[in-house]
Amino acid sequence: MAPADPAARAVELRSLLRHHDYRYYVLDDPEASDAQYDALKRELVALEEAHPELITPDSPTQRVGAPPAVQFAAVSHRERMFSLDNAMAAEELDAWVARVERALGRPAAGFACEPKIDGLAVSLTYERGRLVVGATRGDGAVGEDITANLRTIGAIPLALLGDDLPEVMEVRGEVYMPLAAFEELNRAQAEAGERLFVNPRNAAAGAVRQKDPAITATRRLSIWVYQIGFQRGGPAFAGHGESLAWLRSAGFPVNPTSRHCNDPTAVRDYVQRAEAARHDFPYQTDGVVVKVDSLAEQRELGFTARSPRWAVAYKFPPEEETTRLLAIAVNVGRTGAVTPYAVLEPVFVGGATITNATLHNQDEVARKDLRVGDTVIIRRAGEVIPEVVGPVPSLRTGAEKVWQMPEECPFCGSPIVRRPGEAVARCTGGFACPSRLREYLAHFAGRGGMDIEGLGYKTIDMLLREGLIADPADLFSLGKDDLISRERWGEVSVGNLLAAIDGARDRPLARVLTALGIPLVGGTVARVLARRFRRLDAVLAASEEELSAIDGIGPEIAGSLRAWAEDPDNRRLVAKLEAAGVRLADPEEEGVDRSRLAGVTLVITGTLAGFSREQARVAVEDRGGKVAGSVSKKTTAVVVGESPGSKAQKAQELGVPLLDEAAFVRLLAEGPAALPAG
Ligand code: 9MJ
Repeated sequence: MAPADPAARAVELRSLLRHHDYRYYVLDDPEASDAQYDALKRELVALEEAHPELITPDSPTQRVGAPPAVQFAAVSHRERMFSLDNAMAAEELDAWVARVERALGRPAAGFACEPKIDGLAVSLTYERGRLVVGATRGDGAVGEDITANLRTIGAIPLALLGDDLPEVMEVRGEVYMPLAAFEELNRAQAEAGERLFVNPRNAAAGAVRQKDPAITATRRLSIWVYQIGFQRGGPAFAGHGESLAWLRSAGFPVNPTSRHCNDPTAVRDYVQRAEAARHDFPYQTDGVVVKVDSLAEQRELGFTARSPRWAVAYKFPPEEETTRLLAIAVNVGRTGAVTPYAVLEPVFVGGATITNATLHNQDEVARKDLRVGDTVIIRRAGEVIPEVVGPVPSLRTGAEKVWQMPEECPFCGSPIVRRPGEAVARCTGGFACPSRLREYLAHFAGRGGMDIEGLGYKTIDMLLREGLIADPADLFSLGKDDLISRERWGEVSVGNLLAAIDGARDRPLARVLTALGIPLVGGTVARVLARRFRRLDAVLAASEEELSAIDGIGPEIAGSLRAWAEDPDNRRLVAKLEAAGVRLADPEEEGVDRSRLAGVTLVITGTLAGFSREQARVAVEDRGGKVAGSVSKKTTAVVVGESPGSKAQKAQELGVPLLDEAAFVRLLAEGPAALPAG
């Protein structure tokens, strides 16, 4: 239903979304579910589509949308962005504390300690609470304008919270890629045969310097803010910790493990605890930044030519060990991709014992010249990503063996093939491969897909072990008797699982499309496809040209969809899902006559108040009509909204009737009888 006062509702929605962003990104304590948040966002998108005049640059809907940059403009920092001196060992940290004390002529009143984030330093300038410029550090004096990219990072507020907002404030922080996002990105890079990122820092730096903000938006970056640079107006601060508390209240993510330390003993204690806990963080830290807390003392201490005297970066010791590469084995993933991994003599590095490490793909093994039996260097770049840096060739005995991709899948015996031009080798066993099926099921039933609660790896393994399913569609024919006698499965758990599976029969089409695991078709692309086609059979029948013409679908995605749709295994799966009663389509509008607009071809120009372009197209197509991109003699009528383009004029020249929005609505309701006579 349209709100009585769209402008007021837009303001309200933005304020609600900002509040939920604050709960999520700053407090790490969300109040709304993802679905509730999405519903608010969708309502705002629809409202802004209907009333484009209400869009503001700081609206949460306006994060992506800037066209790709050709070159980044230069930005002069109002205050130099200094880098920090390093302390490579505990003694160097003590020496820094002593220098501070000597320079002040007394011990510092207190210190602020923060985890050192290994990301990319950025500067964010806010004018009267609105983000106006985001820039890289560059050489400290001049950086690059990456505003459009930084706006796509959800954790960076576009508008600040609170009343006493400064006229101008420049804040600094570290943009980083969470470890989970980094691993996912490299997995996708490996599968696509693209170059792998060496560490989360490089991945974040690459994402932030993308020419196309739409790519940055897909990279799941975040930020910790840790310093105020230039400030005019707003609150005055006596200490660094105080300024961080204010930044947090204004909506910036400030690292919650930052602490005030009264004296050097407390600093050493913080450093020790941070080092012990470094792998418990979901992002990469490479040390601790210690700052003199009092801003008056900071001014007294001042700067050297390179860096502030009031701060130091203590670096954790590197975490590398050597061990033996016992074997190279392979996994088969949900798309059939065969991924080699290192089987290692267990080695303790970075706080954990490592026995395996992914080698990503065949080319990576060759590029690193890894041979079975080699002594290899293992680096733990973060919590969960042990990496094989490379061999130590000087320790070779000559007995090491060059590895080759197996010709047959170790799980199902089917041939492994690598198509020309692809980096990935694949098992050709389809669902007959137990490894592939297991991974496919986990994805199919997972949160982004059919979201079948209780169907994790443990249950999947049981179903496979007992021979109860041979493909994902078999899930839907499981009965109580199949499960009830199994170990640890009683009335209640069986009832819950079967109810969850039954509930998955009418998931929205976007979820079904995601669940099918079509390469390159993730949640966003799936939503675009669902909105456009409404039915799975229509998606799978669309030609490459038709698909590539859709906003947000490039030729690669179109090609991947076509290839998937033509694979007989996939066709069988879709047919079987349909037979099992899975809906495979979004519900039709109530009471719509599917042939009401049969034979009618419309062209739409200008902005409609009650429909987005996509909604208008869907409304016409649901009724059996067509929407074309250009006017010809075959056009039935041209629908004219606000600020129409040249198509309205072309229609008049050709004698094609024009419809305003009210007439369009009548046409949808009544069919061609509502068209003007003639
Ligand atoms: C990082 N990288 O985490 C600073 N930093 O302060 C923290 N960097 C910094 N502070 C002044 N937490 C210059 C750089």
